[in-house]
Amino acid sequence: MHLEEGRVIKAYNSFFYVQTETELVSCKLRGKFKKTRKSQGVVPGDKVLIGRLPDGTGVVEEQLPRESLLRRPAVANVTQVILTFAAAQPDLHPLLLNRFLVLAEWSGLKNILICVNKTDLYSGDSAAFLQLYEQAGYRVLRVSAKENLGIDEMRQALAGETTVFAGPSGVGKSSLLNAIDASLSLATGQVSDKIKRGRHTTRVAELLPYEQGFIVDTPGFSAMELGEIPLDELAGFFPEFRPYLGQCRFAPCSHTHEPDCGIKAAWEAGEISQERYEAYQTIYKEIQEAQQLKRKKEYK
Ligand SMILES: Nc1nc2c(ncn2[C@@H]2O[C@H](COP(=O)(O)OP(=O)(O)OP(=O)(O)O)[C@@H](O)[C@H]2O)c(=O)[nH]1
Ligand SMILES: [Mg+2]
Ligand SMILES: [Zn+2]
Repeated sequence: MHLEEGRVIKAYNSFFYVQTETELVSCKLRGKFKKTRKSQGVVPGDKVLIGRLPDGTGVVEEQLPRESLLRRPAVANVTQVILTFAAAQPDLHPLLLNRFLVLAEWSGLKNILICVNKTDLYSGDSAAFLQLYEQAGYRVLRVSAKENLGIDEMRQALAGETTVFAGPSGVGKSSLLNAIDASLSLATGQVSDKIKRGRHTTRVAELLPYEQGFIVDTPGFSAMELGEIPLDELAGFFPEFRPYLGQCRFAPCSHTHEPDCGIKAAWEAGEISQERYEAYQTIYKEIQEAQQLKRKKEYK
């Protein structure tokens, strides 16, 4: 059978929409690609080979090798992620930002950026807080989709890349994409007044063509599974910790309680911020607990 190459643009109700060179084909999957505990299955961004049925729909026959995989939200062949938060409504939650950063670092993406949207709402000074992340080596974009602030700078960061916008519901990911390209007309939803949370307006991840690349709108999420992250690699997912790895007396060192720890010394010397040092300790414990729980379950 003749196979055509294409890219999965979105997956919805067990249909996979595959963009080939010439058209968008709605496809079903061969059973061998179904999602299992071991494999993510076929996800948006995957490059695939499809065969055609007489009615014009397709069947995904082969999954081509991935260059990268962002695990949450699951999108393949991504070159960068913009972790999107709001200055207010919903409030910026630093631990959540740190968890997102770890998850993105673990995925090994080339570029990880932080975006703070809704700067029109926040009259206080979030500069000091965001500076911590700039000192850690991240680029921070301060924008407002509503007032069209910082959108040009954002556009420049997108050309030629496959960029995922990830972050909690209601922070304005879809609104930002609309500000970047008005022709997208993505649905947006009000943040609830009572609980100050988004309403999960975007339901599935979707690749949208943009300037020789793609921008990817994704559903908001705030809970994530960090239990798969190897504990001994965690410190390396904090870029500003990297110069001090290997300076600890003990190997391996968890950098939580051991004496003569290079990371602790860097924190005491003010080279690593209090907030990031604490975030490391907290996330370390979270992963440890998740892994202990998993082991207990497996013993039963
Ligand atoms: N004040 C203000 N409101 C904004 C801004 N950007 C988005 N909003 C509002 O925030 C709400 C949520 O926006 P969405 O774009 O739907 O948020 P989302 O991140 O896509 O949410 P999910 O799809 O649920 O993950 C909407 O009511 C937007 O109008 C902004 O820059 N300033
Ligand atoms: Mg959305
Ligand atoms: Zn150490």
